[in-house]
Amino acid sequence: MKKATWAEPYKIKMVEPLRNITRNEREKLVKLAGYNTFQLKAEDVYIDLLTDSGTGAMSDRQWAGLMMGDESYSGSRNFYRLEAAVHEYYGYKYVVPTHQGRGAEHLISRLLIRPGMYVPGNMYFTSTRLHQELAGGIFVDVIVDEAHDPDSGFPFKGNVDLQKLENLISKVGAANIAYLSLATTVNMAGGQPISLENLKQVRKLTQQHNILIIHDMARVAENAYMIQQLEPGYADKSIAAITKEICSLTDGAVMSGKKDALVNIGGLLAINDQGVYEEAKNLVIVYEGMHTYGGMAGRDMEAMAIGIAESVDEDHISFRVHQVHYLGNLLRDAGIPVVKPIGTHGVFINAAAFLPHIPQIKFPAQALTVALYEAGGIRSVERGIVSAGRNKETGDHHYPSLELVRLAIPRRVYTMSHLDVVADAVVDVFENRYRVPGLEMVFEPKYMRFFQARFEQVVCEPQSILE
Ligand code: PLI
Repeated sequence: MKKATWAEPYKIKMVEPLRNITRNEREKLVKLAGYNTFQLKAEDVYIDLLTDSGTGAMSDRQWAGLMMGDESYSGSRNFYRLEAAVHEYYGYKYVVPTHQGRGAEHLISRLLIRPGMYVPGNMYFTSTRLHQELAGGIFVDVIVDEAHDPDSGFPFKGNVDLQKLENLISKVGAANIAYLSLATTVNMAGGQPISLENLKQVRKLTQQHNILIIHDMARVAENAYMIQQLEPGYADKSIAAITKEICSLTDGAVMSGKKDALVNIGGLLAINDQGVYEEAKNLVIVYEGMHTYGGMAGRDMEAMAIGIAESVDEDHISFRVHQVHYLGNLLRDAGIPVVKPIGTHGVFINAAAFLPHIPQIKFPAQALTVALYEAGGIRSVERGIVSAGRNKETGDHHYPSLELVRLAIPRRVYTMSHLDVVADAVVDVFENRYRVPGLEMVFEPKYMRFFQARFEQVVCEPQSILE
């Protein structure tokens, strides 16, 4: 498709200046940050592709909504607006707001998992698996094999492998499965969608065994868009209708409002079972706040209700995904090894192929995030061995098959020119890739280490040969 047919479906009303410092300054700053892009100051970053979470630009309507905040302690008008948006766009019966997605993950894990229970899922997500493990659960990956292959062009890499799920059910028994944790789209696989055909089969199988499906719906509208584009029979269905159909095949959801729903903070737990709802409604008071605000200000609930409606707008979502694919295609055409197909919320670079001289234990993806920052002031995130953490039983690292760097695109924030600059920086690093050193971890926090770990650089062959 020609670029001219899909320009931004909005115009810019306010701007935020960017600052670009010198490479020399960046080299010093990233060293001070322990070679961890999470530890950089945002003002020292030129183009920030660390995450698409909470980094989007709100619309004029959302900003107007902030002024309609009802900050009553209990029963805020904005809670009922948020609840109504969930009913209208997602169809779940009961809603409990939380401060962000992991607040909802915490609640559902405590409510549904008993120690020793299994939690199958279409690949892990960092905070999701951690909450499942903290509740005593054992996560089991049941995603299709294609998801673990960065070069497979399979369009629905988020699909559940029914055979893997069936094997788990017969091995441990359905009664020992807390629920199926099902993400739309799958972040750690590269932002990959699940098909409705697969979801319907998964629904059938789980219903036969009375297993609940808890939907991680942070990016459900992006998944719906890919179904509309690629799945036979859905080309004429609206994003809103497909989104609601996905939700109707699940029993409840955890949602970070910071992605699809276009807010800077917020989340929710949604559930159809009244008994689970009553418990969640009580538990939320302990960890988040009253069940009519759950850690959110009234104004934030209003902005999220509006953002949910905007997230299923056809022009919005089509541009969103086209923009991500624009960057992905630039990189692919320049010969950069990127995960195929290009995802919906970011472009994922295959760091193992990009930096073949750095073994996984020397953190190639982390090393690449450092090199991209040094070269162009581009902030990205490691999605490989550092993010995967350690095996709870053995204490050894998890060694994920995917060693990736994610260039996540915030919603409605950057223009295509910014993405051209990003592509140039990536190509620059690629041309000098053998000079990129590996890393050693010198400080490792206990939980979600990727946020706060510190590293030192170590020479990896053939860098030493070049010098
Ligand atoms: O960051 P939270 O707590 O609002 O949401 C947690 C969360 C849950 N599920 C999925 C699929 C996520 O992507 C997610 C958060 N993602 C972040 C922060 C990211 O950078 O991708």
